[in-house]
Amino acid sequence: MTLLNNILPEKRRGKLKALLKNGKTVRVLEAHNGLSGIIANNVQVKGEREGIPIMREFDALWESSLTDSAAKGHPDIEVVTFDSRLQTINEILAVTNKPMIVDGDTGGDANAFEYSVSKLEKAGVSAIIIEDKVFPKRNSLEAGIQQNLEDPEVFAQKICRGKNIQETDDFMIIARLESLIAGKSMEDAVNRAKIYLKAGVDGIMIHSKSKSPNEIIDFAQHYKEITNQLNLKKPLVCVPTTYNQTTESELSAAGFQIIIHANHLLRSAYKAMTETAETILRNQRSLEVDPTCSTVKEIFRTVGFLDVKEKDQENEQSTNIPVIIPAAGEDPIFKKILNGKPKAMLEICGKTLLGHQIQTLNNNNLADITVIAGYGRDQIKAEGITILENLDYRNGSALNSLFVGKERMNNGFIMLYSDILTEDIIIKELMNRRENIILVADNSTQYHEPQEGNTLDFIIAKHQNKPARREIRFASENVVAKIGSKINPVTASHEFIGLARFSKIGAEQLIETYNDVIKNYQGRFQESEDISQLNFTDLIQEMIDRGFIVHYMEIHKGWLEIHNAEHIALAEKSFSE
Ligand code: SPV
Ligand code: MG
Repeated sequence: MTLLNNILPEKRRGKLKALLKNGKTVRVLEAHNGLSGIIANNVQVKGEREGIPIMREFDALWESSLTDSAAKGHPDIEVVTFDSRLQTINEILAVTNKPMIVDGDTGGDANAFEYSVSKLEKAGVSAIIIEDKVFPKRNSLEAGIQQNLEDPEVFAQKICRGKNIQETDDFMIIARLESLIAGKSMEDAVNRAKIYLKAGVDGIMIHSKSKSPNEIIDFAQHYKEITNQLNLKKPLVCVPTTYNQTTESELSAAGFQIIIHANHLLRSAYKAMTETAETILRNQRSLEVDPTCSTVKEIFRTVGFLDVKEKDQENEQSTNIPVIIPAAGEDPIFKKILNGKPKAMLEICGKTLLGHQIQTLNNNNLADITVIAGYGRDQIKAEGITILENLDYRNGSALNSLFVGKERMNNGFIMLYSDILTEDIIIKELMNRRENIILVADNSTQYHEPQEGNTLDFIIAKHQNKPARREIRFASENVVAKIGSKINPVTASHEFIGLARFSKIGAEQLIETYNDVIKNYQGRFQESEDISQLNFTDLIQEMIDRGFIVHYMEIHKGWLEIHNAEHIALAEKSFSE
């Protein structure tokens, strides 16, 4: 089921009347189940007339007794009950948003008809067409069938009863004349039309199984005269199944305002299905039917499965992304204050640095948090996190610690340095990004200068912005050209803040590059003196050099790196504010 055509009954019901009021010739196509309903509702053809683009589509749906019955394997003799028809009607209504005209057969007796009107109107149907035959009717198209017409006064009474039951002005009851089908005269049809119009019907359908349109065009002429005499403006309906050489414009010119293509989706499906079944039997495999079958994907798209997939993926991407915080190293600056504890346990405003980070992540529905511990491992105390240990934390960099959490990276992850605090909004925006590798980068590099013992990771953007008075900058253009701490700050455009997001693909690329570098290289590598000291930024630079695209998400402040007492004071000031 697709939710794309979602509409409330009260919004849909009046659409048919509105189209007619606008003088539109209403083009209607048959539907017999949800899928054919989606096709009839959504199909469009586009073209051009005298250089002007045109688009054509159906205006309304016909819920046919012939095709609803046939779809259930039954003949069209009112043997499929109203409740069963209503189920099909609701199935189609659930996935479409265009007005629906229901084929009401004879409508049953006047009591049954009242119930049908009430139920259809509630469901959001715009019109019911009932035919002036005696229950149980026989389909009109087959020759040699006895067609019993109802007494016109009895039928008119049924129309009155229905009109009195409907609650809104939106719903229409249309009378279908079967005189020509039953071999009666034009005069009989005209006479019946007059009676039904006087009874308050909202429109007339003239049916014919002639191969020529002459008799219905003749009727249309009479209809004009009757409605003029009665001073009424009520639509005339036709079903050009047998006289199908006649075009919609010709029928419209003759005075028809509703044209119903009454059974074509079912008939074409039947033919294609039969051919497919025979072809598989002949070939004893299904390869040969591929050209005449739609792809499975096309069906998935039509019924909304691809939308579900996309929503699932979005959901997956925005929730439950693992966060890895490498926090193994010993901090030389806060050594005294920390007294054997790791830096993550540094207290700021009564809460640890890690506690603040967890809070920000949780505020963004990120609850799968892994901390890579090393120095002071036993002192790490925080609720609801996973702790992994980097036993070799003394030798190596934060990157080695990050890769202790390799198993957690597979479906994408966020990396957060253990000594940065960010505003919630930064994480929120990061979650909305769809690039495979995205580094959060501050453009206020002018405010930060490298300090004693504190190296900054600089970025040079690939597309340097030349500030112009008017410009559009697309986030997709925010690509990193260079990253590293040895970049001259003057040439840097941004500072990497220690927060990055990798999609599943991005994580695969990161792991692949890391594995290759560790396996195949020795000694100096990128900015590091030795491969054992490989930094996160070295690995990213290596990925860029190998042709992977690394994006940055530009921010302007909104974060803090805790590197010295001054930073703690700043953080405390921010929190107290
Ligand atoms: C239908 O589609 O069920 C109709 C039209 O009533 S016809 O089959 O031509 O009678
Ligand atoms: Mg019918």
